[in-house]
Amino acid sequence: MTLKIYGISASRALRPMWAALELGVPFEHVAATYKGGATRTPEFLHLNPNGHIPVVVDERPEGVVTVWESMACTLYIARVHGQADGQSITTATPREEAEALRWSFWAVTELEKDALTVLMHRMAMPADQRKPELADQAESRLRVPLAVLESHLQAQSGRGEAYLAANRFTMADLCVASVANWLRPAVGLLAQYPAVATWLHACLARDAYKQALGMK
Ligand SMILES: N[C@@H](CCC(=O)N[C@@H](CS)C(=O)NCC(=O)O)C(=O)O
Repeated sequence: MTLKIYGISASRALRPMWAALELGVPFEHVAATYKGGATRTPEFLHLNPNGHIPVVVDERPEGVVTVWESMACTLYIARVHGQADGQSITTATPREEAEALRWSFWAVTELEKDALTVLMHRMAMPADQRKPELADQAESRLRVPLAVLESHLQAQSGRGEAYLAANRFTMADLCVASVANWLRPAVGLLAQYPAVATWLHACLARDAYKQALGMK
């Protein structure tokens, strides 16, 4: 096996794991946790000097390729290990490629920070450590990017396409849904963006997503 993905599914490592499973690409899962300083050992810092998961290591005939940054890991797997055949998550046209690039950058710059605040302070942290006011403020800011996403999905629907880049689930959807899934506890907020809610539900119902979550 030549492809290794380091990281646990309850982290941003879910993203490249989900991509590899969508594509049916075999990979070795190295369940490296981010807890207890595990990503700050000399061995791990040699893989990713930032001290974060995920990391993808691809042993190729021409040499070893190491990728960090979860969106880069995900796009790398889809591009290098997928087929641009118009059937898979790999983008197959310049327009699809542009959508995947802009939406994946958008997800980490416009959505991720506030979505993580919502996840942590509505669900993930122990109840006595949550600060609901931080989640409220994050939800308020999230109205701006969610309106952008809603509008794009409605326009896509108008041209007969159910997903962000095409009328099929692509890496654009995977990258955005893997951040938007942190908004699951914000039920009231999502209900105000019906196209987003329907699209997110469809993305998170995919077998490969559930399989990635189950890998731990
Ligand atoms: N921008 C990075 C963030 C990676 C990141 O912060 N990963 C977390 C887990 S989701 C981590 O490794 N935290 C451990 C640490 O920073 O020590 C990416 O998208 O890959």
